[in-house]
Parts: sequence; structure tokens; C-alpha cells
Amino acid sequence: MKALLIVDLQNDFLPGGALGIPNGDQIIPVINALQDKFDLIVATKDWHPPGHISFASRDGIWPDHCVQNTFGAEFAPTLKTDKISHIVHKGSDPDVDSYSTFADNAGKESGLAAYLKEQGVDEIYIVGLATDYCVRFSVHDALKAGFKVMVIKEGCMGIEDSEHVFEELKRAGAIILPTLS
Ligand code: VGL
Ligand code: ZN
Repeated sequence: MKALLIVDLQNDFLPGGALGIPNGDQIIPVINALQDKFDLIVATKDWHPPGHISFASRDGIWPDHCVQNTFGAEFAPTLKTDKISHIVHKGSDPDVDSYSTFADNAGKESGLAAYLKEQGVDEIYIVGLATDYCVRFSVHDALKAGFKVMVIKEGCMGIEDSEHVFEELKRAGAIILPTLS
């Protein structure tokens, strides 16, 4: 059984957002079309309390972003969400960041691997933002958890050019697909 994992398709990561990724909005129609090919779709939200450790206003490197219950933390308004059956909120601990959707940066599991296994999932197709952070760490953890992992390139966008990230993920055992046709 296969699942689509949509990572952090939130307003703050889109152009105009607090941590806007150039051209991040271009992947939304791609991801909407992809959803027709999946029976199980899960999504993640970066979900930080005010004053989160990752914020430059505290000890971190990022502008304040994806603050819980704000517009910036909502899914992109044009993202199709009616087929999403499970949402993982990550980065909620004020003192720990979480790039991976499977576990936080201190190693505490989110429950996503267990949820997917309960659903009978063995293959995960990953898309979303940002290729070089949350997608990257999620792919590594999905592989470690024993899933077959596909990354759909045209459904991802990086903060920086991410060609080397796709190479790294391929070496780690993921299958990099330009598109899914
Ligand atoms: C992300 C930086 C900070 C991401 C989240 O979703 O890739 N990047 N928080
Ligand atoms: Zn974040």
C-alpha cells in the first residue's frame, strides 16, 4: 500500500510568507493533481509556539514562522485538503526543533511511522517544502523506519538549489522520480 506525504505546504513557506521559498507556490497544482493517484494522503504542518527555539528572535536561524493558529501556519489556500486523512504537527516543543516529520531533532517520534504501518503502508511518496530541510530529514527517517521511499522532484522546492540533496537522498536509498505519470 502506498501513501502520499505532503510536507509543510503552509503560507509562511510560500512567496510572501515569513520564510517564503522562491517559487514554492509552483508545486501546489502538481501536488493537487498527484492526489488523484493516492488512496492514503497524510500531511504535516510546522507548528511552532511563539518564541520557538528555532526563531532568530531567540537562539535560532529562522525568522518567526508557522506560529500555531496563525495564517502563516495554515495550509496554502489553493492546496486540496479534502483527501488528507492525517495531519502531523511538528516543532511544537518550545525548546526542540523538528525538521523530520517522523521524529524531532532530539529523536522523539511523532507517531507517523506507526500510523502509516497501521494503515498497511510500505511505500511513501514524498513531496513538499523545503527540499533541503524538512523533506530531506523526513526521507532519511522514512528510510530508517523501513519504508520504500520515492521523492517526486516536481512536487518539491528547496530554500536553496537542491540538486545535491536529491543526489544525497538517492545514495541513502530513496528513488528520485522527476514526475509521477
Ligand atoms: C522548515 C525551516 C524551518 C521546513 C521548517 O519545513 O523545511 N524549514 N522550519
Ligand atoms: Zn520551522
